Amino acid sequence: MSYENILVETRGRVGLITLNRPKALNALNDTLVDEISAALDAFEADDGIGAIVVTGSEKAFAAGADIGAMAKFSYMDAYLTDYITRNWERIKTCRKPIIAAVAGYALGGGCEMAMACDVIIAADTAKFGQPEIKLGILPGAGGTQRLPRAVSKAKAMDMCLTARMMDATEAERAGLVSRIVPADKLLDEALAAAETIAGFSLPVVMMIKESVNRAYESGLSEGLLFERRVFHSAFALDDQKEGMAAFVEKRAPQFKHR
Ligand code: CO8
Repeated sequence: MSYENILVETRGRVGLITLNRPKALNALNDTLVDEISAALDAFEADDGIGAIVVTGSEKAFAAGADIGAMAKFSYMDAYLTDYITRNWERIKTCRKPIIAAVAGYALGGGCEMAMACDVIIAADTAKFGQPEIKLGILPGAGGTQRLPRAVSKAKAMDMCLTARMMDATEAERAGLVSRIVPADKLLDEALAAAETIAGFSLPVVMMIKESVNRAYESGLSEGLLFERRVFHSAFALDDQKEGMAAFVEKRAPQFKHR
């Protein structure tokens, strides 16, 4: 399949999606988000892929939704088109883990897209922000919901209400970002992390993603019960037998379901 606004490739067992609207700092439009959704469908169906990396350019992961396209929207335009968000949940529903590799600006919808992924690895140049308030709007693709869960209410309020940007160091300290790497190593580090994940048992990887996400959606007791039941079900897997046998026999495991 050919894409207009993204580049899609495979590196080993990792699917790589690169946002590719460089002239607009990867501003998100419907085509781009629909294409990400289609690429995720293809990677999810591909047995050769165990994890996915989404990245942008050196200057911008994505500078938000396309402001020019939205500038003249009426309420009905926004409501009926569900602009950029009609396929947004596909990032969340993808069962294989997605790493956002972020360099430069991740603003508005760009920050929201990074947060919809499972892991954020940031270049030391990364800048995160929800500057929608400066445009007379508010975050509309998860910023007011995922940011407080990631960085606390106080910091999320600060970010959304003042429109200031957070650099990579502050983002890591606050818990938004899982690691910071030098900008020239960003893609290598993200691909290496994804390749590590893709080397493990795929059903276990999926169970972990599902269980951690359950922590967002449920209370503690329900989440713990969900985890316990999924944990028990892991003992039905050949890969559990192999993983534990390999440990006992002091050798590397050869997982069957990858
Ligand atoms: N949309 C469209 N074009 C953009 C965007 C954008 N979000 N961001 C940058 N561009 C374009 C610029 O217009 C410019 O184009 P041109 O060269 O044709 O003039 C080009 O990219 C380069 O940008 P700058 O010249 O501005 O580059 P600078 O290095 O001077 O500044 C910034 C970089 C600080 C990132 C600046 O471009 C900026 O502030 N961009 C806007 C950031 C922003 O406000 N983002 C939030 C957008 S709203 C949003 O994301 C809502 C999400 C809700 C989704 C739900 C929808 C229903």
